[in-house]
Amino acid sequence: EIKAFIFDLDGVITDTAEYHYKSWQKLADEEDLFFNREINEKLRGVSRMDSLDIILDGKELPEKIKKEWTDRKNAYYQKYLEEITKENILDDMESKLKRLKNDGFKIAVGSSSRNARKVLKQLQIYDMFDAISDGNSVESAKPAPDLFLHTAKNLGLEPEECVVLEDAESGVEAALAANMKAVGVGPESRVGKAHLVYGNVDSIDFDEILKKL
Ligand code: G16
Ligand code: MG
Repeated sequence: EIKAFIFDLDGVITDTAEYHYKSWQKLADEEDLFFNREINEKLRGVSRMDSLDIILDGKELPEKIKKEWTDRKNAYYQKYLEEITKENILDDMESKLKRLKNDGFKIAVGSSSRNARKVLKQLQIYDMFDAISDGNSVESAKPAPDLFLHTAKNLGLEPEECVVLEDAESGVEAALAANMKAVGVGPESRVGKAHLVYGNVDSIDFDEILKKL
């Protein structure tokens, strides 16, 4: 029986991908790294340090420099976050969240981002959630199941009682590894491993999810 919905943040509740892109691009320009939108696509749902490793594409660097570069990228990103308002909530996600709560379901956030709480506060929906797990909550990032298991534990629920909504391949894999039901948002090529797939956030149908999963 489904008792909770765990929402990924970037790509499901809001679109911070563009800010991540601009921030990585600025760092890449400064450090003469090869970067473009195609590479940025690979960073969807991937933790900050893992993202740098993808950009470096096998190139080795001292940890100290990698830390300095990811800190700098994050400082750029946090500047952009100040611009975020309620307007940045995707489609009618807020009313969908409210409906789920009214229907007695628990709702939670499971995001790879260490900035997730800040983003939720800017969106003015921070207080709606029964649990929030973010990039600071666990050691092993998605596709490891740890983040979503952490969320279920905080909700006091079994993994089988939770549905995860994810826009990233790594996130769908994490949900499946956690033994949860996975709903993918995006193209089949990216989230096709999920139990149910919607092309975009707007077309997510919770009645159908409850019926089919
Ligand atoms: C988000 C983004 C990723 C980003 C990650 C870490 O994941 O999709 O591109 O690299 O968070 O973000 P930060 O640098 O703020 O810790 P999610 O899980 O919310 O889709
Ligand atoms: Mg995401």
